[in-house]
Amino acid sequence: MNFRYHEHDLRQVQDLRGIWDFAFLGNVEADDIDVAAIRYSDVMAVPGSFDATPAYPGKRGLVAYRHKVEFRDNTPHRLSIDGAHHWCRVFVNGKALADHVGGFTRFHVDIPRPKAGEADVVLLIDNRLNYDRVPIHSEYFDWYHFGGLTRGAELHRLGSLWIDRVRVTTTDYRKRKVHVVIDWGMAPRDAARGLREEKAKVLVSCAGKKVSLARTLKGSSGAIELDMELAGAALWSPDEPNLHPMYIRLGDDDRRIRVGIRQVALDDRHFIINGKAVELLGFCRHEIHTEFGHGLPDALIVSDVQQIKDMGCNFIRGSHYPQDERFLELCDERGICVWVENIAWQPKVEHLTDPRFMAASLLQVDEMVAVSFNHPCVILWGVFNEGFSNKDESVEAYASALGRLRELDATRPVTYATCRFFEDKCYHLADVISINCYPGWYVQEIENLPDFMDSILAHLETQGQGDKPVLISEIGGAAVYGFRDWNETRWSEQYQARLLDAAITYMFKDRPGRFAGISIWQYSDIRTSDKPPQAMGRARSFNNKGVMDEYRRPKMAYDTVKKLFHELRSK
Ligand code: ADA
Repeated sequence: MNFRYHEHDLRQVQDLRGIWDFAFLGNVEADDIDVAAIRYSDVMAVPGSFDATPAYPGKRGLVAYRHKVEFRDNTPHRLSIDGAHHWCRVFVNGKALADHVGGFTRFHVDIPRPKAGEADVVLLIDNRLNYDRVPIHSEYFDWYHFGGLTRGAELHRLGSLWIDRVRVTTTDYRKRKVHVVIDWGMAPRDAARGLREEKAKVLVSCAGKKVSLARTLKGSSGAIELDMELAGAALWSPDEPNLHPMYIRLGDDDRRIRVGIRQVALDDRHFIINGKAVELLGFCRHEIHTEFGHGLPDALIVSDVQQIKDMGCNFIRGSHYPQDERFLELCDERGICVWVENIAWQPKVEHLTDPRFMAASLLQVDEMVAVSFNHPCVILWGVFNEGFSNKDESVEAYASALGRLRELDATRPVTYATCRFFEDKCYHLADVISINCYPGWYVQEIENLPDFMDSILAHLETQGQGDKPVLISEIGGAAVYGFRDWNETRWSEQYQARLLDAAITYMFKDRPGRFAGISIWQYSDIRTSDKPPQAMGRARSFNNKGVMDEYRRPKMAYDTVKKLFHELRSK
């Protein structure tokens, strides 16, 4: 990842972003492809989505990306791929090494004994929506599934002993105590001599404090754990997002991360960050742009963050998949709290009870936690947007995915967004109740919004859920950019502005302290499926509920929300 700081001083890393050789292979299967015979007649930018480019708009099929890399020696190397949509097979020098299912998350392919020198990396990537191959991406979802190598890629020389992953959690913010877990990996010396044993020096330094120890490491992987007290270090909060570089060294390998000292807790109404209640004000954000698909350039990520700040937001729900780590980095720095969720859109009972769907979903949960774990901005995990959580048969899937999140990270609350709030059967599994509702748009009129939302709150009480914080995880209505209308009808900019004004006013002025937060649907317009029935409610084949259009041009609602959020934040 191209972090905002040097991730490694010692480890050699080749950044593979840039322009790759490219071939559109079309309606063929990866198993039938002779990789050596592929003719690369084109080039493609990485990060990027090939099917958002003028040459391949909306095209689906198998494609090949090729790039030269350099293996520095024959010690283990690791290819790290930040997002390949939606299925990927990785080849090094013509040899297939691994397949991966699902976009939006980083995955690794290890090359234990490469031949030193130049090599070809080829990625066969398939963006066709085939449930059997990739059960977690489907045509009926309400966004366009762009394909390609959308976030970046790197080749790491691991050497013989390496840091696999570092996990840092705040265990006591008052005392500035953090717990550090260093997962390590080690190459076997040679098979004949069995388990390798190695004495290694460990060094961790952060905020002027240093821990050094020696450990005997045995086998091929393990974890080293330690605690540090970073006395005097400034805390992280949305208003003062202080970060502290932490440098970790293990043998000849190293890693740098940034630590934000903060603990997230809940009371019966709010998120509490380091003992202080924080009202969450923001949007649901898709990582989509008409010109770039899911492969957003740095410039766009930066300008998105500028607009999020400009509107006075302190919260983003990453809908409906893990957000790019470049975005999380900036949210850490700018004090924007983030809800991170796995890819899903209204999964049905037939999906939630299908072991293939669940395996792909849980793999994604694991990968999203791995990427997001150290980001202080991430304050909430979510799963299965608008799944059929109103069915008895779905409860097990929710229990398993939320349980997996708790296993992987006991320090953050978990939730899921429900649109089946009057019949939901999974509330008991969540720490935070998250409601997607559309009064004034799909149901009733703007005037009825308070009554409608009060009835949801009353229902939660009857379900024994009255003591949990409630987030309105989606609310809003569509406006076609530029459509201003005397009648202020639905689809006009005026109507959208009035609807959001009513929602925010009701939630935070008329019912002060009752809601934990809001993530308005949605940040910007997005391309979506052009297939009926979805397309029939989606003018231009876009979901037009953004307060900006797909080029991030503000609609009237932008200023409405901005004014209200700034007022609320300055209370
Ligand atoms: C749902 C869903 C969103 C979007 C929205 C809408 O709540 O979670 O992805 O489809 O509805 O615009 O209707």
